This record gives sequence, structure tokens and C-alpha cells, in this order.
Amino acid sequence: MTSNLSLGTPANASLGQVNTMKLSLSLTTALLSLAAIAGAAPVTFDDPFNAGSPDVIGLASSFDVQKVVVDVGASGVTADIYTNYGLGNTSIAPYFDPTLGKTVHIGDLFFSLGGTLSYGIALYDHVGAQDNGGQSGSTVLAGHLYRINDVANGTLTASEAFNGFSGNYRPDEIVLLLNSNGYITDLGAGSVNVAGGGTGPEFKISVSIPQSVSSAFYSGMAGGDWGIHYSSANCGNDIIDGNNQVPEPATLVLLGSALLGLGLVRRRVL
Ligand SMILES: [Ca+2]
Ligand SMILES: [Ca+2]
Repeated sequence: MTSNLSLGTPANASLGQVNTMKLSLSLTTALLSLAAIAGAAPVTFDDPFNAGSPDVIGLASSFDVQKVVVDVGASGVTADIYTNYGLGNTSIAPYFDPTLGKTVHIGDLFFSLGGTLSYGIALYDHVGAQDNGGQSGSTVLAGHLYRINDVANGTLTASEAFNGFSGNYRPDEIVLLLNSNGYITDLGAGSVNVAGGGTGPEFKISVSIPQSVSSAFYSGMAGGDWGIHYSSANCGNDIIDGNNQVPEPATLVLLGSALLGLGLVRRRVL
């Protein structure tokens, strides 16, 4: 695991003080990690707003993602996406942009388990050619949970979903589910609801997958080692990635060592 904590060492600190400080830091970090394990609380991933590149490519007023809040509760998994997606559009439905000459779509929400992109939830119905690169026969339904069996073939990148477009976008970003040849599996229906997001975001997009839809998805999420990936549009204008960090077994060993070490140092200092 990693920690963003950093602690300078005063020039006049004694060796005992330094050791105690380092061990206290290890202890604090380990305890914070334990708090994450217990984490029934929703996990918030904040996305920066820099009014343009590198956060948003293209119109920051139309494609910004602001945060995603994920909750793994007793009834299932929910995720709230806060975004101002849409060029003045009043919904998250696909729309034809006459300036671009392309149909713009919102992205799907992806989940990784154990570091592997494993599941996706569609935010709208998208079918075949509607996806600017989708295949005929591909049907992906809003609010459904899909298991991704083959990441390369079961998803569309921005360049595939928005092919032929040469404007500013992130061509390699995974943006949409593609349902063909068993590359993804429809596990069942959850729900998608869209509401005004209040100050700042134009939309709050809420997805919910009941525990009963997939015990594998739910138990994996409840296990705590998961991440999210989301793009505000099928050209990858803004993306948000995040991992819910849990301590590895080695960290728990370190915690024990830190506790023991702290006791030893205290005795030595006293
Ligand atoms: Ca953003
Ligand atoms: Ca971003």
C-alpha cells in the first residue's frame, strides 16, 4: 500500500525521537488502513476541476466529472456520479452534435476487482451502430450489470466508439460496454436514475445493483479491493479513476511490528 503522509525530521531530534516518530507514522498509517477495511461508509472519489486540460479535454462546461460516490451496503452496491455532462442537453440521452457531426453518448461505469476490469453498468440503452463503432447485434441495457469476460473485445475505447473524429479526446480510454460473442455477460437488471445535482453538477446519475443480481460482484465489492473507471462521454473528455485501497497482509504484519516496536522504543526512551 502507499501513503501520502510525509513527515519531516527536525534536525535536532534524538535517535529515540526519530524512531518513535517513524513508528508512530507506521502505526497511524496502519490504523487508517484498518478503518478502510471496516469501511461500510460510502467511498468518495473526487475529481479535479481545472477548467480544461488535463482534467477536461474540450468543453469543461459540458464534460466535467466532479465526483463519484460508491456505497457497498447490505442491500447492494450503489454509485452516484456527479457530472455536468451534456452540451446544454437536458438529459443524459445520446444526442447529435451538429458542430462535431457526431452522436455523443455518456460513458458506462466500470468496476475493477483485484486490479482487473471485471464489471460494467450501462447508463443508457445502446445498440449496435448507435455507438459509433459498436457492432450490429450488440445490445447493452441501461441499469444492467455486465460481467466483462474479455476486456479488449467486450469494451469500446474512445477511438472505437467515436471513430473518424480527429478532435481533442482520449483515444485509448475505455468508455463503453460492447455486447457480442459472449465477451460480456448480462447478469441482470439494477437501475439508473438521473436527477439534478444541485450546485455545480448538472446531473447526479445514480446506479444501483441489488445484491441478488450477482453474488460474485457483491462479495467482491464487499471484500474491499475494487476500483472504478468512468468517462463523461464516449470521446473520453473527462475521466475519473479510483481505487478503494485495502491493506495487504504484509501491512497487517507491519502493524503488529509497529505495535511491538513502539513498546520497545518507549521502554528504551524511558
Ligand atoms: Ca473533472
Ligand atoms: Ca478527471
